[in-house]
Amino acid sequence: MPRALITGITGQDGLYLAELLVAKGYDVFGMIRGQNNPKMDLVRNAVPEVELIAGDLSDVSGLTRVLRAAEPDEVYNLGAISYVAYSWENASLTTDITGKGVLHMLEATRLYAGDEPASVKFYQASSSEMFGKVQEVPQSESTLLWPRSPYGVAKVFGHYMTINYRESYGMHASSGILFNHESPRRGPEFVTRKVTQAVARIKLGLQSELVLGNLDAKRDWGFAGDYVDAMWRMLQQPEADDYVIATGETHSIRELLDVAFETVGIVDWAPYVRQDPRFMRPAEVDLLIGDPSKAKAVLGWKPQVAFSELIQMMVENDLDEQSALVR
Ligand code: GDR
Repeated sequence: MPRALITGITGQDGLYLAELLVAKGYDVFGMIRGQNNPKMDLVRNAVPEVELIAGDLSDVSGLTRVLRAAEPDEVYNLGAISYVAYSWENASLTTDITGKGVLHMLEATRLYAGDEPASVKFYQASSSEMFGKVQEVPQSESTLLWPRSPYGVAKVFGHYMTINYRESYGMHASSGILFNHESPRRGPEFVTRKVTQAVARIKLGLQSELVLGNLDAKRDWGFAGDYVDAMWRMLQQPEADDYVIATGETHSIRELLDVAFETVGIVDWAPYVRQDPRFMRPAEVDLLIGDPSKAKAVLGWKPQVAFSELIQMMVENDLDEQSALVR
């Protein structure tokens, strides 16, 4: 049975990827940080087959031990501090984990793989945040990177370090430039889930107002379950490479509000939504739209869930969750 190690196992993507790999017959190991991590039970309940190993992206010697314990054929580095707004307040920590953590994981994997550097396949979770102030529309693998947040800068470091390990040591290291991807498992700090949760609570009479930042930003939103499949496909290729994973469609926060409120039968959302500068960012990424043609051509990958379907799925899930809480 092939063996896979996932960092960031407690996150949305970690859980979907673990489910996918278990279904494919992998032995899956998940790296988990800290003693008594409060999210440990979440992983155990969602994917009980996963074996959890303690480790931290800031500790390269610890990572070497994790690799020796998991003996992976494939390493998926999804671990990061991933909330963009938070990265201005904690730029140094974000740089250490989201940026330098990638170097640590690459180095530990290289040391573990020894004389056969390509024998352990490596996936780096890169991000459309790297495009920031976009230099081209739509964005592809060759678009110039211009990050606009400490998080984006850290991801650029991780992306180029992955390419560098591939070119310097012949590692099978691929970088997936994933555009925003959402699901009912998305954390409530991200805008889609913040909106769908609030819409469900407004519908149930539990909340009267939704306070947001910039309503004009545009994102290319896909379904996380589709995107983890692209990660796996990258590591099955004979050669490692970089791929944009996106839907090729963009929507504003206003359109997100339209779909979410319509799902519960509210056509005019203006009375419920207030803007507050507290949620505005020091530098905004105004528009993201990815060109996934390379992933389609080489990986045979395409997104399965459309934007409105995704948002409706999230609202329905939040209606169930919120009703269960008040029952
Ligand atoms: P993003 O996702 O920064 O694109 O990064 P997020 O959902 O946080 O923001 C998307 C856009 O919505 C605007 N916005 C708000 N955002 C939040 N979180 N809260 C608000 O109240 C709000 N109001 C407006 C933001 O300004 C922004 O323009 C996500 C993360 O998952 C990253 O880790 C990942 O790398 C990228 O997607 C791809």
